[in-house]
Amino acid sequence: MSAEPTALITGVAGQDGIYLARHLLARGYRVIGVTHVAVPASVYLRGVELQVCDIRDSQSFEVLLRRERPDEIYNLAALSSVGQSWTAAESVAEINAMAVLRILDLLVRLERAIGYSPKFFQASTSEIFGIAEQQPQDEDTPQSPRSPYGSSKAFAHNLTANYRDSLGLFACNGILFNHESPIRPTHFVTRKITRAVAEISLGLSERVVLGNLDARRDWGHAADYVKAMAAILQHDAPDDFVIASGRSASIREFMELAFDAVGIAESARYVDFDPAFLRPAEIPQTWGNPKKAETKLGWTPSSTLRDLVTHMVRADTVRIRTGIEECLGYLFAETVDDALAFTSESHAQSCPHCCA
Ligand code: F7E
Repeated sequence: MSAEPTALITGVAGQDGIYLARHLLARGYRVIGVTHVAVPASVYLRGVELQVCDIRDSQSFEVLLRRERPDEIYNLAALSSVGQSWTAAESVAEINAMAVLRILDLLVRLERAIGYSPKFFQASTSEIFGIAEQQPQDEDTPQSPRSPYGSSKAFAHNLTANYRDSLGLFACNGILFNHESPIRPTHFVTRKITRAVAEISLGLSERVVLGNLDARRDWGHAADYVKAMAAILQHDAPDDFVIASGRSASIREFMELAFDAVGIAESARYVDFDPAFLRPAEIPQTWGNPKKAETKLGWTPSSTLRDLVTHMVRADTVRIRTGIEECLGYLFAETVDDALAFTSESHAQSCPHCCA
């Protein structure tokens, strides 16, 4: 029997699952990664023990927990697009809300039946706040979600806190503000922009078509945010924490930084507006206050917004130049300096990751 801690991550094939798995593997964890369907082999999931299980199926999830007995469970599985949640509201409620209820119930049952009580992390979100009067938002900001996604996450958030406070589970919410990376899917605005900017700079595209450029988001780097997730479960008492950068910027500012990263000054010339990308109910601004995480967890984000944008644009440029979509080298960078040293030239010549 090995003494290494075991973590189970649901939604492991998503952006956060990949970053968290790599973080925990580097810290000596055994990592079990759960996906709802079998996923193709991926360099990003090297070292992860993959299991197929739909978290809506609590019987299968129970079999998995009884067999593997993870010390920590990170629930990252979700339908995560706010925009798309309007056309898939029932699935969103089933996966993001009801499945969490079933997992929490299962944890109570297992604790009572066999004394097994893993720590539980729930990926909560700034979307639970909706249009908040309080700026910036913290752990006590009233919830007022504005989408099926936000509503489902608010349900899961409150239930996680209730099962902790009333039934004694070590269950925690990380209230995650927007966090991005080079492996963010392109239906999110940040990666849509960085991919398009890379294509425009290489002469492969002429324009990027976007919706509301005035919305403001508190953006951080996913590599930083998964470290906060792990730190939350290492804290001596279960609790909820806002994980945010502490600054808010508009989509337009993000876009200008992205064009700036490839030396294009007049970004407006390359941008078209399409109302199809507007939301039925927009949240004009999110802005988080990470003071509690800083004070109690010692967590601070390492990337500035410019670092993040530059990293994403560079990775997309390298992808297009090399034709290699998936490479560990795109993820980061343990440090910002590493991220910024990552260039298309070094990748094309001698990538220590995918070319090894
Ligand atoms: O939109 C505006 C759009 O889809 C950001 C998820 O991880 O973070 C994410 O949710 C903003 C919105 O992310 C386009 O109207 C303009 O104001 O990148 P997004 P999100 O909705 O903020 C939270 C914290 C989560 O929890 C979610 O899971 O950008 N916007 N033009 C656009 N958005 C998209 N997608 N596409 C556009 O063309």
